[in-house]
Amino acid sequence: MSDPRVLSIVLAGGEGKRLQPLTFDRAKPAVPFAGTYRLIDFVLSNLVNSGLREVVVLTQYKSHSLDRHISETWRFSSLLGNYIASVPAQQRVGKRWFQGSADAIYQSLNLIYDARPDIVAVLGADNVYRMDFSQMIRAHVESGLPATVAGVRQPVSQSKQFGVIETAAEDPTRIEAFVEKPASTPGLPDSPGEFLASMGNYVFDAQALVDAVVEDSKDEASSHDMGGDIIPAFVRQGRAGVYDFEHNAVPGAGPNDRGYWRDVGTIDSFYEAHMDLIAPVPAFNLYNLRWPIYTRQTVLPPAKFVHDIDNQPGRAVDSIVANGVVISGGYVEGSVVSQGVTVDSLAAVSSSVLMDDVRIQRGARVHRAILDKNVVVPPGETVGLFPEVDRRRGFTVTESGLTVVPKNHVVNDDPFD
Ligand code: ADQ
Repeated sequence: MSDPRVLSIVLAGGEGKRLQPLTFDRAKPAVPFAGTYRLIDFVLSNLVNSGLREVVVLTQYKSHSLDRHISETWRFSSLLGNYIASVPAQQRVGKRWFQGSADAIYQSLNLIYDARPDIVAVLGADNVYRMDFSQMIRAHVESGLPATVAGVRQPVSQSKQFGVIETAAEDPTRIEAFVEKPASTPGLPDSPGEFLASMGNYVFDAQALVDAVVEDSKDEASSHDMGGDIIPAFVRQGRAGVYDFEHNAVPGAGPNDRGYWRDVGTIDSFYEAHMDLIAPVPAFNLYNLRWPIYTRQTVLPPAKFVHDIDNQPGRAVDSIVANGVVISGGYVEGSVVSQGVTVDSLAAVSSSVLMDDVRIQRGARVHRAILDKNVVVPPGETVGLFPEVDRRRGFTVTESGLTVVPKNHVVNDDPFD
């Protein structure tokens, strides 16, 4: 068979409730990541690098900043039929928005009819990883099955965040059972502490996907969800295979970051994925330019580190520092510092994620915190050092003790002191 014609559908309409307050006014795929990226840049870079350039992005929830990012960043010539189009909820079928992710595809069937693909790849928009999707598509075609789910090993303690894949004993490439987000799951025979999780990336024969979402749309008991309804239906019919991410290899991946995949659906996992970037030998290597992660950067001057007027040095170690940052007489350690941030004299920032244009003023201290865009920490204030104080101020503090300060907030004194 000549190369199949592939349409890629990126599901980008998720609300991202567990990432609040970062998703109060932006969709999860638009959440900033690693100083200069948005989460959606990872799947779109993977698509472009895999040679898949007919792409629609289905948006819904608070999609303004996502739409703007896609239209400003992900434009390429439509010559040779290349496009990345952002498609908002259509309300085509009755006056309702998308329900689950399968309904989003059902309401967008016209896009599939128009593109006339042989294969449809359906991809999540909020994971951090490198993957060559063309290798998965090849494995899908060779399997002869109409649906293929990408799988990656995860710790059994995480089963309630993922679809759990069980493969057939006699044929480990076929899925025998699929349970969406169970409270617990047994481990794999060769690794009892791990199970095979769905990555939320699927490849379908186009007609089989169309038939499945049409069938699902008639089922009033369905939640119209890809992981909760469509994949289990293919599995019940014995028509779903698994593609093990372990077999995927992208150019330039080193032994330390091969097979890296992070779901960043919660504040803690979002934070951990940032910490993976800053180790001297990072678990995920942003510097692999043989499989670049693309984004759009504002024009800003390079980062600058200077002594202040009292001759205090401005320093950052074990950190990522983006353009436009000025660290003047302050100290940053183990942190991700995004575009346009300023850190003033005698201020100290450790183990934190600072998003665009955050201002850390004289003598302020920040530890184990995520500060969203434009947050100001005034002189002498602290964030993240005293979780109880942060809770009283109304900030989100996770079970592991991370503080999150929402966009545009000026951190004030403990109101109850
Ligand atoms: P979740 O990520 O929890 O689990 P979901 O919230 O449906 O599932 O999000 C999947 C993708 O679809 C995200 O990119 C999200 O933005 C998008 N999405 C959700 N609802 C949408 C809608 N109505 N319209 C458009 N896009 C929508 C899924 C699978 C699990 C798997 C994990 C891996 O269901 O089986 O293990 O992904 O991260």
